[in-house]
Amino acid sequence: MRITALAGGIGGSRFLRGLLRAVPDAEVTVIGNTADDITLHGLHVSPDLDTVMYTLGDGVEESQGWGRRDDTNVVAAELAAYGAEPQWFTLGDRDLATHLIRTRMLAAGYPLSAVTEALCDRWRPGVQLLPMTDDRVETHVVVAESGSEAAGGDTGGERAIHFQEWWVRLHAEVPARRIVLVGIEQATPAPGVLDAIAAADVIVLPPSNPVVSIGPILAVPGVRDAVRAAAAPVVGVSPIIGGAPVRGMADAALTAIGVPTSAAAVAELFADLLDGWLVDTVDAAAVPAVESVGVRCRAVPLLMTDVDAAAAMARTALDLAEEARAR
Ligand code: FO1
Repeated sequence: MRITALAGGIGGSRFLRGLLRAVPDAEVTVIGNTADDITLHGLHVSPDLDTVMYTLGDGVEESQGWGRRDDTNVVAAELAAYGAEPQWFTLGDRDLATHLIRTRMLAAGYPLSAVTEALCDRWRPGVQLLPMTDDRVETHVVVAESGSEAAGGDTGGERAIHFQEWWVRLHAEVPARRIVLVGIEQATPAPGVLDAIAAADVIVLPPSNPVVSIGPILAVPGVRDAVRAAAAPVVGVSPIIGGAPVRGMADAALTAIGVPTSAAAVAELFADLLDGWLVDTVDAAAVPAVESVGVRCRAVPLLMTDVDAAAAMARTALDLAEEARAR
């Protein structure tokens, strides 16, 4: 069975780990979000690709869900001693090697897809990991110019900051007025992306952030159309449980695009693509609303407390895909 997943971040990576446990013989391709990539200290950092690679390659720091297990921050402390900015984003010592290799290969002219393949040669994640595009796309968040709202009204002043600054430095506590994908119109899907969508037996949307992880992948010109046109059933897993994200800032990101933070509203966001949608048991009352937009829906436990729980979710998602196919 060929499974293609559109994923990014911690939720997506943990779901994929469960998927590989559930169907070890499946040929899985992961199309990863690259719009939260950032250049720091001259290095190209790809947090979503690395989170998938480390999680599936058994190298992730489980306690935080990203970065290298048992990493140290000697270099980060030295950079801080020089006053080097930014200090709100920490690159661990072991993790730095990944960014050094990536940056060096990109500078030598290799596309990000080739670099990712080379990095995965070491980590053997058990999936084919493809960046959504080889082109540079960055998620920027438009926020009010500091003080303009506090100064007795909206003066209209605003500025765009990198998604990582909004999330890591500002903890998504500053309201996002808009989310902009800089460079998306010029981006083209990376080699293999459209083929993996067209050739899939099942397409999966894991419980990744719908706005800043799955959103950018679908926004690469041609990708959403390819998913819509694919013969394979498309099934997704809600990242929202009981009106809140399990982790991360999906609620703040959904608010920025005017979508309520609910399992049903996220399904509606993808309703043109989805054949099936899993919601948590606490959201069982949302099932009729999801089915009313033409998407089969089932309520099952969605908390990925361990790999077995994630595998059970993945199995249910694949069952739902089978039901949709048989229809
Ligand atoms: N998240 C943080 O909250 N603080 C950090 O200093 C940080 C460093 C970091 C380094 C490499 C990496 O791959 C991820 C890192 N993250 C950090 C996580 C990252 O910001 C987010 O998990 C994702 O980008 C959101 O999907």
